[in-house]
Amino acid sequence: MTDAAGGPSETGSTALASIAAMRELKLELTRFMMSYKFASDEMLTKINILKEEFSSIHDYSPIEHVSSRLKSPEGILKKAIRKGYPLELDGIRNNIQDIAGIRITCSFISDTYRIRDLLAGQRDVTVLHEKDYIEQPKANGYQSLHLIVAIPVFMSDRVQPVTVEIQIRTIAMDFWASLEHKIFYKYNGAVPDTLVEDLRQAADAASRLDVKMELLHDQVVALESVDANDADLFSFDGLPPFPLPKGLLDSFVRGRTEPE
Ligand code: 0O2
Repeated sequence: MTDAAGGPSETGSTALASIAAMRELKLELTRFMMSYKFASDEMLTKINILKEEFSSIHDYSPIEHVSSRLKSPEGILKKAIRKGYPLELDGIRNNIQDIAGIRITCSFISDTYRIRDLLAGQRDVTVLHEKDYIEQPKANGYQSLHLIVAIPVFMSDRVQPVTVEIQIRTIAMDFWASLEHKIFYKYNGAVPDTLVEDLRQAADAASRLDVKMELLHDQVVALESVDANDADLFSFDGLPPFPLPKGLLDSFVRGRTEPE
């Protein structure tokens, strides 16, 4: 589209401007989504470090399973419309805090709080909000510990604090929540009363199971610590990749205790 002099016509200029605006928006959206992916990756690295450290040094890891998801742009938009948030990126960033979500499954209730403390205690992690549905389950029986954290994401031209929702729960709570989620969607939210009641009873049973399993675990740990007194203190079974011969450990101990 050119004018008589061969330059872009008025309609052509408008079209070019709108293509440029679309490109700019696409770039902004990509940056926006990327920031959440990076924040999620950073948190996952922290969680995996804890998981590996626990598995290597202690007898078991409090983290059984970790999963993550990013809300799709469509899901973000739907939520913003549903909640009446302003439909621009800053408004969405400030209001929707679960665009990046991580779910951590633990064996025992005490582990959920332990993981919360270990993550919240890290210098670059700021806990913005916490909902303790373990202490105060929802009316339907849902239990989980929810944290909204902010973590700085270092990009080429800026450092951006980005929020991540972290759900921490036991295996039993997770089992219940996935089934309840399926039922809720199957009935499109209108779950029959009998099923609602069955779910509440199942949540109680899951909760009792969690308490019982933790008590059993505590007893096993107590027995193990008695056995450990008789064990070879120099066997580090959790660190297979490099050898730690007893002679080497002896030298370390001598180096620590002998006066210089
Ligand atoms: P998705 O796809 O799992 O993320 P919000 O709606 O997030 O602004 P709300 O409702 O106060 O505010 O958040 P809350 O209570 O912290 O719950 C957020 C998430 O927890 C939900 O995300 C679910 O994942 C989970 N959740 C909360 N309540 C229930 C429940 O009763 N049953 C099950 N199965 N999960 C629950 P989304 O956004 O629903 O979806």
